[in-house]
Amino acid sequence: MTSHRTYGMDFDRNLHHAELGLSDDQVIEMYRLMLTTRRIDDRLFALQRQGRAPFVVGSSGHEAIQVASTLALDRERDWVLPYYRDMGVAFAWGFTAEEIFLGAFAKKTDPMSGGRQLPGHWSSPERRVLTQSSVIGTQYPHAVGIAQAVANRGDDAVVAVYGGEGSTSEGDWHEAMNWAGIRKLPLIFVIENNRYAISVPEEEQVAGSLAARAEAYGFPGVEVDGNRTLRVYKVMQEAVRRARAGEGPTLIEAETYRYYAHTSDDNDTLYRSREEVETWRKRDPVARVRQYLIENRLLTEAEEERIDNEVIATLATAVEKAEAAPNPDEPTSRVYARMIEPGPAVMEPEPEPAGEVVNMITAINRALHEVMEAHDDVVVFGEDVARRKGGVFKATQELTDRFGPDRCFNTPIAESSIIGVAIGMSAAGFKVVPEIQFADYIHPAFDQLVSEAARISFRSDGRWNVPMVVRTPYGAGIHGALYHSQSIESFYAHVPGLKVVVPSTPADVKGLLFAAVEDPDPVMFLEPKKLYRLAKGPYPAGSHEVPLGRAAIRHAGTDLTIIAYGAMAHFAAEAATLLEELDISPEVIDLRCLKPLDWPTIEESVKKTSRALIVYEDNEFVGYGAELAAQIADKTFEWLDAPVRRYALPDVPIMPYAGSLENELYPTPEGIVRKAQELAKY
Ligand SMILES: Cc1ncc(C[n+]2csc(CCOP(=O)(O)OP(=O)(O)O)c2C)c(N)n1
Ligand SMILES: [Mg+2]
Repeated sequence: MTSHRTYGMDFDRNLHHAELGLSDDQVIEMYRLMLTTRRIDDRLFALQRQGRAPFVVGSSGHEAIQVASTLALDRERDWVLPYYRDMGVAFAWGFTAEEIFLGAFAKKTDPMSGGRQLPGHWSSPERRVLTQSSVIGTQYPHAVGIAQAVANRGDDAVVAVYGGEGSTSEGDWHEAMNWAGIRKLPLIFVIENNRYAISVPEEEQVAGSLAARAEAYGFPGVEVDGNRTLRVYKVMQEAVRRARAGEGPTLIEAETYRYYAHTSDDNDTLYRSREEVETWRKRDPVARVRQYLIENRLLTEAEEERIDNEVIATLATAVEKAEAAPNPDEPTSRVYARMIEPGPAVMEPEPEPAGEVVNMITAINRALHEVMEAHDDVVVFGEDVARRKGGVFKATQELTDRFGPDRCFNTPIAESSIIGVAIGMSAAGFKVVPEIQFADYIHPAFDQLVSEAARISFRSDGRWNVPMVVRTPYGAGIHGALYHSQSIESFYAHVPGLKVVVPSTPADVKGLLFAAVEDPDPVMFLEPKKLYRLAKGPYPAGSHEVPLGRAAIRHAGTDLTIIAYGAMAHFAAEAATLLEELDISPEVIDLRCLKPLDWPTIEESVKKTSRALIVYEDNEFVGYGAELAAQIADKTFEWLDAPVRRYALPDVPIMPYAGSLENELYPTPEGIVRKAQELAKY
């Protein structure tokens, strides 16, 4: 296959299906699938106009690409990630008309999302179709992750990911192309170039040629007339062959046109002429295949009528059954694959575990070694994590040497795809522990974490889950300045579907890492880097697990409750000793897990002490402590003898570089003592 070859609009005039290894029956089946896809689309728009289906995304015009590319894959072993316009992919891949209508009517038994997502957001674990979101482009790194899973297993499956030409402007597309090229993955990018992204024409969207871009990423790109069914099949067949033979990815850019507006909410007369639409309708792929079959004497009038009647009957039954199905009724379920209800309350400090005394970073490295030893399916990747370097803090040192380059490898500096690829690989059965080098650099991955990882269980009605653990060093106190000091916990603790843990002792590092890896949901594992070398403690040998959602009491007391986590928990424990000398008896709670929150432990403690001080190294305003303060004020108001106080940072970017500036802002044990004294006196 040569890179970036342009095929003319009529290129396959003389192409015969037998040359492609297709039997007569197969090409007739192609026609049946394309025709049914078209009829379902027409029916959906009619239902929408009648007020029976709220929203429709049309596929009409795209059938050749969708059906032909799908038929070139193997439904028994390959994976597809169709985008919202890909009804033809879904139908040819085995979704039934009834299932499609269940989605359109947002029914409880809608197998895609149980009525939680817009129609056309395909999903099926049994059929290896990863749940899709509405966010343009996020599917590409997922496909890379699945292809990586396939490669790691040594399977010969192929992954096909679909999107519109507009989606190729997203960074995720470029990151995925780069990643797929570097790792030579069995992945096919199918771009359905219908010349518009809603109203934006291709000229305002794409510089140069899309297909040509593949070459720069190290693999072939092919442009094909997307209204020529056999031509698409041929190009896809070659891409599948390459992928299956280990020759790496292919990009297919298929030119086509959508006949209806962008969705049922769009008015396309505002940006394209009726003449233009009519010109393209003359190249209708369904009509062309019908013509082809007639010319090749494969479709008699009687046979055509039989197929037509069969389609009409199938759709009538499907609509009737789907419309009569029950409506969904559980809006709060399946947010998590494993819902954790914290409790009962922790009432006293845990006995210190036995073990060699090490610092936090050593504990992290050891725990990663142990967790990878214990679980064959744990994979670590990130920037600089491989081999002897083992990350900028050495957390992953020697993992590559011990477990091999498939289980610990370097990635491009592309945080969105680090998380996106982790999602795909986790969905395909691995437990991925990606590292984000500094929490300050996680922001490009916000979308993948919040819109994708966090929502996958909920949006697929519990059919998919992504058991990944995102490790990242966070927090200040190391003179790392503005971009090596941020606290990010409140962004993620806000998000349903994520779990957030913050270890502050070497023992908890091990206990929480094992619990996080064994949990079926995405877990943010935030490492207070101030403690990497500062916090020392016993590292327990053998099995040691700290359940998610259970706080620890670091110091028992009766006068006030100090609630903290991470480096601040460490400081609060230090402050507690100083406070005892001042005849104040504080109880220090180290939350360890911010989501789910161990509320029962906080409640019992505050009811005992009647005073609460919350310490965190983030900005006070809308920080994690703000939520704690609200919960305490709300639920223990009657027990309180003083206002709930917080000790955190003013509204300044964290952290200025100069030691004199950072020292003034960063909370200290002495500062905690002062705040606690004030509160105890109140
Ligand atoms: C990240 C993101 N930005 C914007 C949107 C809104 N949006 C939905 S579809 C679309 C156009 C996509 O065009 P294209 O990728 O060409 O696919 P087509 O709809 O033409 O098949 C836009 C801008 C979105 N869903 N996600
Ligand atoms: Mg488009």
